[in-house]
Amino acid sequence: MKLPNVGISCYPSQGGSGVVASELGLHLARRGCSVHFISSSLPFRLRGYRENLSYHQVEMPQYPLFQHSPYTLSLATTMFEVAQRHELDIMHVHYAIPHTASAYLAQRMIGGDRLKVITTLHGTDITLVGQEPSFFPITRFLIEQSDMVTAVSEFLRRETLKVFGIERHIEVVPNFVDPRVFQPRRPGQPRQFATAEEFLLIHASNFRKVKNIDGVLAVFHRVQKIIPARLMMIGDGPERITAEQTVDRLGLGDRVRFLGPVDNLHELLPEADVLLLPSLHESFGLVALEAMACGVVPVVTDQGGTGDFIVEGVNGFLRDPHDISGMADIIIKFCQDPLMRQNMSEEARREAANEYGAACVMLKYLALYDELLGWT
Ligand code: GMT
Repeated sequence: MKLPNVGISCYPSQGGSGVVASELGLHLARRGCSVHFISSSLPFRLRGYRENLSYHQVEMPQYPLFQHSPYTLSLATTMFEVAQRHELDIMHVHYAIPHTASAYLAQRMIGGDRLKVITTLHGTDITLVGQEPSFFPITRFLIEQSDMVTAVSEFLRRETLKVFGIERHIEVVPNFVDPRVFQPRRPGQPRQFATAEEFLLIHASNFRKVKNIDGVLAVFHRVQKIIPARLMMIGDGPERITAEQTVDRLGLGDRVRFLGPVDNLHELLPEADVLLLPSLHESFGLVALEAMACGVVPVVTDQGGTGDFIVEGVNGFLRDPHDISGMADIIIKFCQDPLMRQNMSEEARREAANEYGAACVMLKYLALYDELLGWT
């Protein structure tokens, strides 16, 4: 079987698109593809040397005339050089702005149709950034120019076509999780962050406005008045300081812990009873899927693509992100009902492992690569 040489570009910081890109690259490399990551720093889930996988850091020259270093151009140049040297067949970029622009330039620099460009849309590249007036026309242009476009949910596919008024084909390839890495806690395994009598809620994100951090704290504030509970806040971002101040103001300091960014999420998630993600919208909500693979039931926004994999009352709960009392009530009810907890936890694990396992979704990407390269 012929395997493509693939370049991957993504944001290296903690965030769903970087996770998907990194895990995709790791799986492709394991299957024998030659994989080349091109980004400003090492994506956080790629640590250490792996066979078939290399990382190319984008150099950003400083020059007194530049107010800001032109990253898009430096990335395009690195993509071009890596593609030439390593005979890349595909440049697979995650998050349209600016990665697709750089890939488009690299493709033109190479000439002909030797290098194919795939753009995977993740969400805020369409729902927020792409709709900024200054980015709107270029985002539409780049989506139209990509040889192939994928979106992580049906919601995002529809939203992209609607917002940009375009008709091109967009393939839905969902987020995925490795069920061998994200596993439920073993029976009797002790927890670090809560006692056996307490319920543990986890929120993990990049603490941006869209994550509705106020909502997370408001829900927890209500929950802990009724049941013994703790909240673990994982990640970092612009809303963290305000969130810490809110925790102090509400007198929740001894119940809420801010861990900052972690690289062992798979060890922390299994400790939880509930994953709380009341985002204003979420094109997929990868962390909810990772929680489900650990048998942790998600209470998640109903805005966006979360309904693709969360079935209300079966493997999770979908709520309006502004419905604070609704989220608190369902968490309390769920925690107080051991049978419901057990059934839903098993359903969550089953759905994540059986329908969204990495191996299975990887085959979809490989099939798309073959289609794009005419290797089918
Ligand atoms: O969740 C974030 O804010 C990070 C962002 C990203 O681009 O890194 O996540 C987006 O992509 C993830 C992976 O495809 C999705 O699971 C998230 O739902 C999506 N975030 C939003 O739509 C807000």
